[in-house]
Amino acid sequence: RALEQDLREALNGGTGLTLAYQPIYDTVTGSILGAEALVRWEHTSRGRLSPDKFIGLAEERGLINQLGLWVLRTAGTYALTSDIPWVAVNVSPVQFRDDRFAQHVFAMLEEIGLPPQRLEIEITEGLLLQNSPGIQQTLRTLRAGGIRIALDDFGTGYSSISYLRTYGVDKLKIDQSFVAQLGRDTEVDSIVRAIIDLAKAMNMTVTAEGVETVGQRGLLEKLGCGQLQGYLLSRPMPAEALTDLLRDAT
Ligand code: G
Ligand code: G
Ligand code: NA
Repeated sequence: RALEQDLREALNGGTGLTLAYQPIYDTVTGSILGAEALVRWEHTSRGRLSPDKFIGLAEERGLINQLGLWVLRTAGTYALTSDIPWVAVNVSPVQFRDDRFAQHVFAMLEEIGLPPQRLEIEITEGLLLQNSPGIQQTLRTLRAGGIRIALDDFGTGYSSISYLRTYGVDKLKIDQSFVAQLGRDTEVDSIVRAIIDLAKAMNMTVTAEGVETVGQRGLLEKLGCGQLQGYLLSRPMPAEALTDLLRDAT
């Protein structure tokens, strides 16, 4: 059976797809600030599939808009029923090709009753590189409506400071590959410091991704990185587990 057909059925029947949530922490206080939603697919015969196995397929076969809206709605609904301050959702560049993307997102938020301030949208550097007026307009509309934009995997693409100024983003997420080398390569330490200082200069917040060691956490705190995400603090978990974790924390 073709994976595409199975994905169509999963989307139409609403079965098999789930979201895992990975908390994002305040570096200084250690409290949970929000959580990133990560899609999972429990395939009936192939087992649990990671997004790498089916996001590309969904993009190619015209299924990403439907999948993406399902992710946004599911994460938004989760935010409403839990104490999480905000949820972050990954959005594919392909979803931005639809001029009505922002309109769909705001309609969904309105329908479920979630304030836009409780949603963050994670985009990739590749999206900014397309340098398209339509995408610029969509990002402007989303931000004007109160949704925050985070730039994922920062440092691995080609975005320049001028792109950051043109588009305006609220947050930089430092790519895991830099975090992994922290404290082991002085050049990487300097790059991470520069990213954090750049973010401050442009009024953006910074999240370090893939934090796995106490040493990395200590350096990131010293460099003034405001938010941390990674296995050291917490792995991605089912919605119910995060709800319990938030309840225990208060
Ligand atoms: O969850 P995992 O660590 O396996 O994620 C692998 C990649 O899939 C990450 O780069 C992540 O950004 C991406 N990803 C996870 N969930 C979604 C989603 O809902 N939509 C899109 N477009 N990408 C996602
Ligand atoms: O590209 P993006 O940042 O969306 O990727 C998130 C991916 O990183 C998910 O697949 C998630 O499971 C994974 N991830 C989250 N924290 C860690 C970590 O501390 N170490 C590693 N190796 N992967 C992580
Ligand atoms: Na992400």
